[in-house]
Amino acid sequence: MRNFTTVADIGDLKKAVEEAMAVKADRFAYQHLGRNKTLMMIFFNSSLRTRLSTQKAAMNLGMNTIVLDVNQGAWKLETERGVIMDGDKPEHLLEAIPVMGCYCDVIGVRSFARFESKADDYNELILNQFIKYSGRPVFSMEAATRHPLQSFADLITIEEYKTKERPKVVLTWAPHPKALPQAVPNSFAEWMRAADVEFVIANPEGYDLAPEFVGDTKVYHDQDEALRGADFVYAKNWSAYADPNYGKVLSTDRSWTVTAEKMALTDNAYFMHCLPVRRNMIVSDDVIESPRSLVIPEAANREISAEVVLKRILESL
Ligand code: AN0
Ligand code: CP
Repeated sequence: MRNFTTVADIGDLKKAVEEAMAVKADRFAYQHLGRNKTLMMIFFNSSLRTRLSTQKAAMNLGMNTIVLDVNQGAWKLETERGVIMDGDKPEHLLEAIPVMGCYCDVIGVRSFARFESKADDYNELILNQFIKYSGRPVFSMEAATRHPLQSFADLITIEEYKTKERPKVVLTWAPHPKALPQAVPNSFAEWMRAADVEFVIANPEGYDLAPEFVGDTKVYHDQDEALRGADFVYAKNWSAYADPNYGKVLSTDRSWTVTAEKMALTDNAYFMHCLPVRRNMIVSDDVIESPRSLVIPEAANREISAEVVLKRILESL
């Protein structure tokens, strides 16, 4: 595997989960792969889990890591070609990317949707420039439209906790005060559709995700109806996708908050969220603190998903 940006890059999901379990059972078994190899992690946006878990995964594999927060100490980067650079940005991404590539063997990039242009976001303008110009394998640490390391960790977690052959997994929108990207729900949908689960989505009117991510998944605009019989409830906020409201907050309706009453509609479901989460907006304190909450095991599996991805990239060098 050279680049990792979507579910398609990982191939057979059953094999990927088996490999994840093997890595989890002996996470230092592949140290030879990363010897004298350097991972560079580039952050255009904040992170707690991705930064720490990916760095830990690289260390497990014997790699060296360099982390750059583009917005803290680096030159401000122009991203658009053809502009006369007489403003506040002293460097262009088109020089910065190949320079970064000189100092490492593998590059991870976090670059969220900017909501300035839907076309730029959905064409993954920044991530694709890294793939094109860095000369290195590139993996997504959450780009404009997907967060595959998160979805892979979510799948591993579901496989670990499921008690039915084909569990019902509900992705539900929940309220949040600020506009958030669609990357996490898009990606989760993409992975769940490729996995062997019964997958449905619940969101208010106006919040349907992009058709290429929804596919033929059943979408409910009534959250209670979607939650009935659920084995896993995956909550996430996202901003509107459809024009003319792309990137906008249309509702902060707290009747969509995942509470104990909502969880009572399910088949004693587990609660999942990628974190960071705003309590009592997305989920009530009692649900996230309950024994059915998987938010910490999910975060722990980020180390595993990152290690499988890095291992496969290193094997292909
Ligand atoms: C980001 C998002 O919703 O995409 C990152 C989640 C992993 N969340 C926030 O910005 C709060
Ligand atoms: N879930 C996740 O990616 O968290 P961070 O934004 O803290 O990396």
